[in-house]
Amino acid sequence: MNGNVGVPDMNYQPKKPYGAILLLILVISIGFVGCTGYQQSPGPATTPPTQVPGTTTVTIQNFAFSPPELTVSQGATVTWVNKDAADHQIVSDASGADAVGNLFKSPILPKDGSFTFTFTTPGTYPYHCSIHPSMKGSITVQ
Ligand SMILES: [Cu+2]
Repeated sequence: MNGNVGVPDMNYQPKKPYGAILLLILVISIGFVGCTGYQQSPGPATTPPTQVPGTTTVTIQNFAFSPPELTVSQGATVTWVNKDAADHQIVSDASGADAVGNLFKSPILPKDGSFTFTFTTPGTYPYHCSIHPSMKGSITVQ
C-alpha cells in the first residue's frame, strides 16, 4: 500500500517546473510585444506642454506668452523674457488669487529685457500685457 502511494507522487512532480517554464516564456513574449509596440508608435509630439513643472521661463514672442499657462511649485521663480522687437509690460490681473491685481508688475521690457517674480502663495494668477491687452497668460502655483 505504501509503495502504490509513492508512485503517483513521482509522476506528479515533473509537471510543476514545466508549467513554470511555459508561464515564463509567455510573460517574456508579452513583454517583447509590449516593448516593440511602444517603440513603433510615434511619439506624442503634437501634445502642447501647457503645464510644465520645473519650467520657470516664459518667452514673450510674436505678441504672445509661451507657454501661455504655466504651473509651478510654491516658491518657484518665474522669469519672462521679451524676444519681440516691441516693448511689453507684464501686469497681473485683478481676478487672480491675490484678488487685487498688480501682485507683479514688470517695468516696460524692451527686446531681450527680462522680469523675474517669485510666487510664494498657491493659486492661479492670470496676467496680461499692459501695452497689448490681447496678450494673456497665467501662472498656477501649487
Ligand atoms: Cu505687449
